[in-house]
Amino acid sequence: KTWKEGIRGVDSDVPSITKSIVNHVQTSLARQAYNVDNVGAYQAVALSVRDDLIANWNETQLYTTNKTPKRAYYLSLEFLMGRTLDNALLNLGLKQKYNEGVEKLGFNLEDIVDCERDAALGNGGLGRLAACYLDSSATQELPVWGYGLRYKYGIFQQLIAPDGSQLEAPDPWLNNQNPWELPRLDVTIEVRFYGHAERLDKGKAIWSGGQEVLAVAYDVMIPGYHTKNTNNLRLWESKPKRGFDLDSFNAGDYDRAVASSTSAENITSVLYPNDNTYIGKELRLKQQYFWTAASLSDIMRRFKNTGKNISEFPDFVAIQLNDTHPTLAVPELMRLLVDEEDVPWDKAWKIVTNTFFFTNHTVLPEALEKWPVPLMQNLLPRHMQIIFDINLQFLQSVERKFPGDRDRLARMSIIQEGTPQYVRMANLACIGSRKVNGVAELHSELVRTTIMKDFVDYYGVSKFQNVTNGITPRRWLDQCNPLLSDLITETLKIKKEVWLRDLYKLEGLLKFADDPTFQKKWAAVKQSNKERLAHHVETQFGIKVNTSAMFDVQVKRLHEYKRQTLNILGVVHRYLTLKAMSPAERKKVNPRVVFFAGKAAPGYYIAKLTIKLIVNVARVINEDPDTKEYLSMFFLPDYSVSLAEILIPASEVSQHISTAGTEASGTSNMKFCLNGGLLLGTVDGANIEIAEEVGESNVFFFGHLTPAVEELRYKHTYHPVPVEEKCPPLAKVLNEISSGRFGDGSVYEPLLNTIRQVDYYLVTEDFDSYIRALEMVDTAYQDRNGWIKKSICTTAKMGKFSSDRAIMNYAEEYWNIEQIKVP
Ligand code: DL6
Repeated sequence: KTWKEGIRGVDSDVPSITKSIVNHVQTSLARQAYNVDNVGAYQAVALSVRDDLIANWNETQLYTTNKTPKRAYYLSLEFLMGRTLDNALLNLGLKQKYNEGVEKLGFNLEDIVDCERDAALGNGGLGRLAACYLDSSATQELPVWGYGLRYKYGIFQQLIAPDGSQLEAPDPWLNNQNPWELPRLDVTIEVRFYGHAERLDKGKAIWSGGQEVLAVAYDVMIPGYHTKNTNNLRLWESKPKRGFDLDSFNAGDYDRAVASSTSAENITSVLYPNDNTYIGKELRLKQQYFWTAASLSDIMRRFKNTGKNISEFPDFVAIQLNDTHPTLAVPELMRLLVDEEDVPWDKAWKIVTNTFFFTNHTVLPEALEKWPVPLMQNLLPRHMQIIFDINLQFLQSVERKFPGDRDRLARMSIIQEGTPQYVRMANLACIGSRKVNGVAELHSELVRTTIMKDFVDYYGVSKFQNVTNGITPRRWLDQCNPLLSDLITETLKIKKEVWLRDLYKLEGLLKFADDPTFQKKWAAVKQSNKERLAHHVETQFGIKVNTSAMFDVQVKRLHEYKRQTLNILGVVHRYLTLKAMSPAERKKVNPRVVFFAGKAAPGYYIAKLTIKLIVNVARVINEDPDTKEYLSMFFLPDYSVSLAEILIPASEVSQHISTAGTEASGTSNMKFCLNGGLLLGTVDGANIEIAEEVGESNVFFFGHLTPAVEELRYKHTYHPVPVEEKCPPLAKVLNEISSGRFGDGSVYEPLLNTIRQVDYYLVTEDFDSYIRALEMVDTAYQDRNGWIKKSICTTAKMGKFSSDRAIMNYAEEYWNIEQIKVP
């Protein structure tokens, strides 16, 4: 009883909250309570909330350990978490009380929340998806842990230079301490690199020598929404096994003395800032092995603590490989089983192939990972042996099924022949997993019919399925759009806790779609969110935004396949059209503000040039007295989860305009639609399923379809037609840019030539229909009530896209794990 009284959380009242905040100011922060700024207040509030999280987290871990259920582990090199405080308060149901508490102490909770730095340990969709899945796993009370890396530097900060170029600065996000992680110095694992592997009999080997480094665990608590269940995200930090080299130090060679400890620490220094592109650097392979080895060792230790027989491993452990990045887990588990647990090879392989599940997130060739055999052989000699052995057995089996089909063997082999040979990670992940899935219906079909076609022939189609991505409605509606969330609750007349856990309940809004009073309230919420964004832009960048214009948003990583170029060329086209109009004609035009945001990989020249073009076009059109009332454009620097939380609720239309068949799913499309923004997009990724749900009349589709793309590319390569002939309006736009209307045109030639020449992403082919789609958006927007109705109907039909649905699909159809409610 005495212990229970000490635990807060169950009946946290405002006085105990203020008391705990003040306590943390005095003791944890060692500061005077009467002299605290917002940052200090943030730290103290975070520590106070953390106390609640720790209590729940401890109970969850203890309860789950005692129950020994089957657990699932989500291995992801990226977790793009964003801020934690607001989310934790909402999930714990403590927001109102903390609001009151901090107000009593003379602070404002919103200002405090704004002091938190984003945890930006991811590049884009793949990392944010992982974060949504953690939220949903905890909310659905599933025994799921995430495993990742604790990068010292997250995704770089993006700055825009005076000439419009992207500049990159490091993101030392841990500088101000991170209250949301618990260092577990007691959980330390040794990881080996290099050295040599000596084969013994029965497929076993001894791996010794080389470099040994330590993986130290940091645990991040993941609270479920309105449940005590609090899951764990374990992030590994690399540390040298021994301090520094004393002999070198004593001999005065200080560089050498610290060389090996620096090399160990470097492993988790920085997140590679590439999205949808493969990076062939040794350090990246080191990161992948370091993380998979530490995670598997930890998983194995937890499994062995249950006292079960090793053959039961897949009955208690499911491991999801988030893309091919953790594929080394396949040979690593083989190594643990065969070399360390003495399991015979065939039995070990059965365990492995019943444990792993593999999600593919892209069919873009440039993103498919393949590592040079000599590099892997040097870094991981034992794993290379294991991979060759797996490959030999696999190819023998393919040969039995398709005798004499040498081309097929070459395509399916884990090893790509050549000088050097390469290890194809997607083939290894597929061969080592029980199931493979894509992330939207179209993408999963493309996986089955293109990159995995031979594997479908071999295994049968049932191994290759689909789980359409999802997003958490807690962060992407309740947290980022509290006004809309309240309006929905008031209208549906059900508790927020209910519809936020069962998003299909939003369908109840449909019957109000024509109700003028409701429409008015709906429009007022959107207007207020537009003003919040305008205020943010004005305070951050000193620019005024016209909030009576339509807000049109495209925010995502800069990539040719995502076609920000199409958007910017469309804006220039609109500008030229406006310029050619008389003032009277212009008055009839629907004013539009176009927002862009997104980072380009530092080495991606064309993507960086696209940013420069956007910035410089914006400068010209925003200053043009003839048109600025009708068209303005902003590139908001340093796109992040927090910026998305302001942009998305304010959007009226958002653009998802990838070349058909290139965007695996997209998840921001779901976020915009959930917040009542209409979708302007191509027939690609999850856009298709969104349209199926909300109805095609509520989306603006354009462009060629996936089956046409290959043929068009062929024509572009072998029978090119000049853009002047193919699409005169586009040619005019390109020429205006070349001729220097937006600053020195020669700077943009490399970008413009990608369109004039090969046009791999088919901007020329889709430009006309894109412009027509923009016109359709204008027409629809002019019918105000009609537009609001579309917006309501869109939100109402977004139930399918909750990450709760997606995670339950993985839990039931893939991992075979059950919900556990901590009492
Ligand atoms: O599945 C999450 C996300 C999808 O929504 C995007 O469409 C897709 O581009 C992205 N894929 C990657 C692939 N990166 N690697 N490797 O980020 O995944």
